[in-house]
Amino acid sequence: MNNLDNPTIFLREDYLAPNFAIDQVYLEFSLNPNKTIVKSTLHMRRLGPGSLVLKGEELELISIAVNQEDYRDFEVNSKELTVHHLPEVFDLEINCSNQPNINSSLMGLYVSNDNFFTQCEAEGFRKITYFLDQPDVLTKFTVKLNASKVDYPVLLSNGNLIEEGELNNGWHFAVWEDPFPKPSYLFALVAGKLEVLERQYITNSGSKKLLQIWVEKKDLSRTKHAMESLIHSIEWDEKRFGLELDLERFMIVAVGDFNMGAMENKGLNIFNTKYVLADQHTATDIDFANIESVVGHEYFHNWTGNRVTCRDWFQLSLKEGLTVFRDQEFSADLMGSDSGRTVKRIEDVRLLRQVQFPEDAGPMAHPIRPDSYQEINNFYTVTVYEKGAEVVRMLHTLLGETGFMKGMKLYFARHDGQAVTCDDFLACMADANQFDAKQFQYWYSQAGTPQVSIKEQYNEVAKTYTLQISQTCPPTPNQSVKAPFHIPLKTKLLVPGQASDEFLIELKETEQQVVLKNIQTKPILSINRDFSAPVILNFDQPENELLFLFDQDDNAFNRWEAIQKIASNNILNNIAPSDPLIEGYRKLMLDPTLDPAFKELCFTLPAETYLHEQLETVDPQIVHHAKVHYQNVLGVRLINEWENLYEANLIASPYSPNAVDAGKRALKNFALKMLLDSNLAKFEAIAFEQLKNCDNMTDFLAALTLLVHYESSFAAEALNLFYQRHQGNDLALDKWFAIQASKPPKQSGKIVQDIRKLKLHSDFKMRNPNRVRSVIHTFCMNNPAGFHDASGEGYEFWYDNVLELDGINPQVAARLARALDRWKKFDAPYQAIMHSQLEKLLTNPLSNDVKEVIQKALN
Ligand code: 0A1
Ligand code: ZN
Repeated sequence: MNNLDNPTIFLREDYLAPNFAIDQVYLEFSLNPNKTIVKSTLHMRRLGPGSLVLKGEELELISIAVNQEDYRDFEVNSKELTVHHLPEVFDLEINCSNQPNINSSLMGLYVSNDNFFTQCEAEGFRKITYFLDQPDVLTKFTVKLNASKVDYPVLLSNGNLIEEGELNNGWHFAVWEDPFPKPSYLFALVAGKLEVLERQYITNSGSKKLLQIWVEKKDLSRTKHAMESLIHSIEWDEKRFGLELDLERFMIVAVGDFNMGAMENKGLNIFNTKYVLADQHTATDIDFANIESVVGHEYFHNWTGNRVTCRDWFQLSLKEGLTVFRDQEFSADLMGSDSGRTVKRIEDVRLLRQVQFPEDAGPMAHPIRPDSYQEINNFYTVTVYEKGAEVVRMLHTLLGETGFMKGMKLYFARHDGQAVTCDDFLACMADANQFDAKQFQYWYSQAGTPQVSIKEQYNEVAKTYTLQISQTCPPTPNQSVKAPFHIPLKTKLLVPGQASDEFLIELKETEQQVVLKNIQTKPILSINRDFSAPVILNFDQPENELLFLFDQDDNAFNRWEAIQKIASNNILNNIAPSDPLIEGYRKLMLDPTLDPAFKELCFTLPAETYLHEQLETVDPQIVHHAKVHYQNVLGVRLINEWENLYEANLIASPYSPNAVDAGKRALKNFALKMLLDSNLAKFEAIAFEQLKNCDNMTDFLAALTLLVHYESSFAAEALNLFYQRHQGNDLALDKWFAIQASKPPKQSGKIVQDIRKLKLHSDFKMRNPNRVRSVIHTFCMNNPAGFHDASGEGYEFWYDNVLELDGINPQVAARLARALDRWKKFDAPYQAIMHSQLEKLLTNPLSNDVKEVIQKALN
């Protein structure tokens, strides 16, 4: 590894179709943690001239045969196996081995808690055996697993179990056959000591399916919610998209060491335990909701991702943007009410603005369909996923539900069983609806968040209302000039006491005028309702109009938007909340018709990362203290109401994670936070009582977080109580660590030393991504005031940990590396230290993953 080497850059325009097809593969594994032997027999067909270049990394090649004859006409290096002079049709047999025990990257075949797991997306299969490891090579897989029966009683792979039996020396085997051709990234195997929760499911068309969730024995009692989520997912996809489960058996397996959330391997989804295991004592309401949405996401991939897959990795958003859109709709539908739908929309938009907008404005900005990459693992981004989903959502808005579904129907009719591009998807949407997508395609090719500016003019004499709307998009890496986007803006003109209809403005020009006639009085503009387009809106709407929207808009999303806008303006300009604003909040608190979850979102102030985006350069300490101060004023001025709200939202019935109860708990715990914020000495005992007496993790964790973050005298005892109760439960301990890592500095000043101490705790494990994220990523990415300490010690901690992690798990290290990628956004003193840490990092040998992030940041 030498950082002066020119890195290989992969370009979308360089796509080449493969010169060989693999019609069938037979894989046989002899599973041994120290050395696993993989024998692979490929039935191959020539499609074009040239040698066969198979990818393979960290493998030891044992032998090659062509048509059962030993073959020597090949070359092998650390990345590729090149086989020369092959015939038109042939069987290629490759024997190789790998070492699961020392695989800490968690890509390919690895061991976690003595069981075997695989992760192949995007390029992990090449760590298992030599293969055409690219998504446009679809192959039918038959897999035989051989392993010790006592150590690995359960043997799973994709598809259907067709044979199992005993072998010599206490070994046994299982043969799995997947009837659907698939790319190698969807391959999976699992072997180990696991137990199962099973259900039967009968589809709409009457076929019987077996649903299984495999976990370690100690976790079996915590799988019910995941199973219910799976059943809801299957039902929803049948009902809303008309898509049925195509396999006889659908399995989910949970693993404690996993780089991401979960993986949609055909018929054998592998999940991070975080998104499977839940009960009321160990998981929060948010965990329950996340499990439902991730189970849905992976299940929905079966059609959008697996049946129709990506031609190449530049097309990642083809499956991810569409599948996130589907899981968002699933969760929204399951909320069961219009206001629940709005709550879900607000949560999704908050994530987009807090994480994707900064990405789109930084050195890693890329279109949802990138044009180039150094390391594909770095492109599993909020842009590809969440902005990708927004782009699909805009199509849905422009075409309507019926038109959108026509497009989906055509997509499966044309492309089932194929590996295709984003253009193919857009063409289906266009062709099914006679929609001209020429301009819309810029959403796929251009990076950056468009800025839409609005000027309004009301002519009292002519009774016309004129909107002057313009759009720009800032330059992003390799894209200095942008073509105008096709932007759908849901709009309504509100006039007190009058009814009016919502309409859609399709902004296509750089400058566009919309003239509305017969408008009797100056209306109040409600635009980009439901956040119909992922843009930054520049519109100076006076506070009294925003307060009117907050109070009266029939689009609940825009009610929330109005109050957020007021709060942002005030915090950024250090303005105390006005009396009318306080009255607005009070009215919201007392309104019995409003959903508690919605109220809680209205009170929650904009995230610091989102506030940063609105400044030219940032002093993170100033922003932090401005927000803290503003929140405190809201606490103090409404103290009686917070007390009442806390009491009014106590729940007497037994715990259920349903959306209504979860909303009540969220509001109650927000009220508790405001109480502690305004008078710790008076209210900390209430929090401690809640913690001791509650029957669920949501209330426990909320109280504990407050006691720790506000430095209550009960904090140490409360932390200890949690630890004693949950010792040995990794997911719960992750929360225990994260609370401490996210503690903002208060009287205690710097907290970097505390975080360094956390790393010395006997339960800290640098090889477990969840634990690492709960301490290191949480501190560096979720604790702005603690991390951006003026001393620069936070940045030093970052440096040490990126380097240490990179030697273990480059993917996890590269995520952390991104904590400094917006260094140019900060005020000079911060900038200088960040810059020197970035430069220092680059003097070390680094993985491709981390190198790409650092080099782009410094560019
Ligand atoms: N396709 C998965 C995400 C995923 C990507 C890469 C992984 O490897 C470390 C794992 C999972 C999804 O969208 O859920
Ligand atoms: Zn996905």
